[in-house]
Amino acid sequence: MKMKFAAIASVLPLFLCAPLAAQVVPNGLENTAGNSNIGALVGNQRPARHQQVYAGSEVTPGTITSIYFRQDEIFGTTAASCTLTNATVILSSTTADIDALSATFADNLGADATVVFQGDLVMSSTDTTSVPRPFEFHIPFTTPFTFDPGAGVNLVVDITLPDPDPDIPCVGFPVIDREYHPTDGVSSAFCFNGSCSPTFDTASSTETSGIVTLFAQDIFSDGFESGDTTRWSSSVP
Ligand SMILES: [Ca+2]
Ligand SMILES: [Ca+2]
Repeated sequence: MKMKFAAIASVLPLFLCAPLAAQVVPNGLENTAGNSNIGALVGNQRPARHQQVYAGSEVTPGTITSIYFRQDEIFGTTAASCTLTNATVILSSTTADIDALSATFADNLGADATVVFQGDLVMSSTDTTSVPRPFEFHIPFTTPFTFDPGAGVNLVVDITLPDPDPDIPCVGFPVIDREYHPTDGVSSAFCFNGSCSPTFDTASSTETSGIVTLFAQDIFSDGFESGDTTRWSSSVP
């Protein structure tokens, strides 16, 4: 990736690049807390699998290098740190519509499904007072994912936590900020605790709620996306 940046910069010396841009989905919740929360996933209800779909229209095309969640502004009252062992995080494009995820997880993944992280995931948060809380729960990718949606294509983030809790007990009690809105750009499908099948292939619940998520992306501030010298995107912030 760095080599691509260097190559493009040498060809276009007048264009400055911003190797990191950030975008919050659902859009508009950058500085506003979501109206809901979820105590599972990072907390104490593993094993779990959680898929969330994000409207392609709300995710700027580009290369996503990590994602962040934040503590809930009401229930996230303790500094927290959890080690989620043997986690697998997949990103994929999907033709599934918002609020129409299949309960069969595999049906929601596209041909470009990519394992972006695999291993022990440490999720930590220290701020217990800001509203909304800062995006501190960090999922760094070992393999970036390039999202370049066409019409009707959305993005899925798929997190599988196969080990029961507490494999390593959490410090504190993390609660993640989430938004419940029937017409926004996110929804989710998940199983928690005893509701996951042994193969983690079927959701026990699908609902319109979704975790408020920050996507960190490699994007050029002039509109050129990482690794793409042909596209000019006027929507890049
Ligand atoms: Ca909230
Ligand atoms: Ca929704």
